[in-house]
Amino acid sequence: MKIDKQHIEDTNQKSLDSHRASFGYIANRLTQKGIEVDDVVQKLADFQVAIPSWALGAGGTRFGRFGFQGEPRTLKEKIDDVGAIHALTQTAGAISLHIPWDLPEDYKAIKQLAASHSIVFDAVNSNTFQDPKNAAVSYRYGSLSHTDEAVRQHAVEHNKKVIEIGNELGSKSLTVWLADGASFPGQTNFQTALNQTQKSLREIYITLPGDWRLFIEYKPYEPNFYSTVIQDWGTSFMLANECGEKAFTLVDLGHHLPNTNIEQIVSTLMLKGKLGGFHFNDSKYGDDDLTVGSIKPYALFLIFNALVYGMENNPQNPYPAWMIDASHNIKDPLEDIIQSLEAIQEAYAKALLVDQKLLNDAQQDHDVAMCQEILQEAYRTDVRPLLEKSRLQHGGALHPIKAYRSLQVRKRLIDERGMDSVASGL
Ligand code: LRH
Ligand code: MN
Repeated sequence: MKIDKQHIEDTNQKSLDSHRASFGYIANRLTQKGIEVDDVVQKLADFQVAIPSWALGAGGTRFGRFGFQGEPRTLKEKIDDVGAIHALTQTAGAISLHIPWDLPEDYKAIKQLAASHSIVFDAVNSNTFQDPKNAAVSYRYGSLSHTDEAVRQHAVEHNKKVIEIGNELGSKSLTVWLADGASFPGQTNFQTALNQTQKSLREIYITLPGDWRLFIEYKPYEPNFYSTVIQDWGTSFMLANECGEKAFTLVDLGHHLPNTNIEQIVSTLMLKGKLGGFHFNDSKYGDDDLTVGSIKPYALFLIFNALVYGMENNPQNPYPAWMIDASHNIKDPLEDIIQSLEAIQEAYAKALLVDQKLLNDAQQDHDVAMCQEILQEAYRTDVRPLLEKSRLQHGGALHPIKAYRSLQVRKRLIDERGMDSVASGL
């Protein structure tokens, strides 16, 4: 299903006047403050987020899964759904595949389809946390860290295969997240597990094509509930340094213990040139994979403030990879992702409004109250007209959720795919 640009334009008609009024107002205010509004709008347009192929259907928890009608059953239908999101938001120009959940059959057809939606392939994700069908080995007790050489080798070979698949599609990075760990004290030897993991990652790293990057994703717990081998940013950072200059740390916002200062982690990684990218989501307790900005929007703003500072002052850190990693239990997956994209763009736009010079002066003067005033002046600015402008300039919808509903996208997907189609993935 393809959303026609003309249909989007038609849905924008009734909101154009109010958009022009609110954009005129904010553009005028920002220009008076010496802010280059066109520059901010262009940066928003250039900010493309990769959509996880595994989050286009209903996720579910161990307590059950409530399916959504019209879910994508194939990689082709998943790319079509990302195409629909991108048509409306103009900020979802990439898809991140998970192997083997999204093993391409016809590479040529898949690449042509993605190109027809102006979508590229971002990081590919390996999966050594589930046992492949009729596999000779099991990952029950780990993969790259496993005590058994045969299991480690099997996992290394899988990652090499995923790189080949990604390379065929034009992807330029591999994300490795390991469930490896223990659920009980004494179950594993921490040092042996870490050494094995380091050795295995190195074996994968040396097979990376020249212009590829390796993203090492950390997580404190789940599915293991006592220890995880790659449990925190420090462990990922250490492993990335040991691998080499093409290895980086991937920050999944949900992979932090409560009240962790994530913006400080982001700052530190950028200073050290080791921030590879993000899995954006939000959470109240654990790895809840909720809609971005739905629980802690100010924390997201502070993370983007650190990112904007880093992108201006840390040339040693390459341009990070922006990806969403979410799981949907009660919302329409496509609406959920559209809301996440809006929250990401909003946090980025607000961070671009922070007067970094003024902030630096206030920090030097230890004018603590003024530091907060400068940050919150930006945070309290309604930047939505800037997001609308960026979308409008590229043929997107002024109000993507309203357009998604008035164009009856979900109904059309159900008509096409039926009520009981189920997506592969989480
Ligand atoms: C682990 C994770 C990882 C993916 C998986 C789908 O919690 O965040 O990024 O492989 O979710
Ligand atoms: Mn993740």
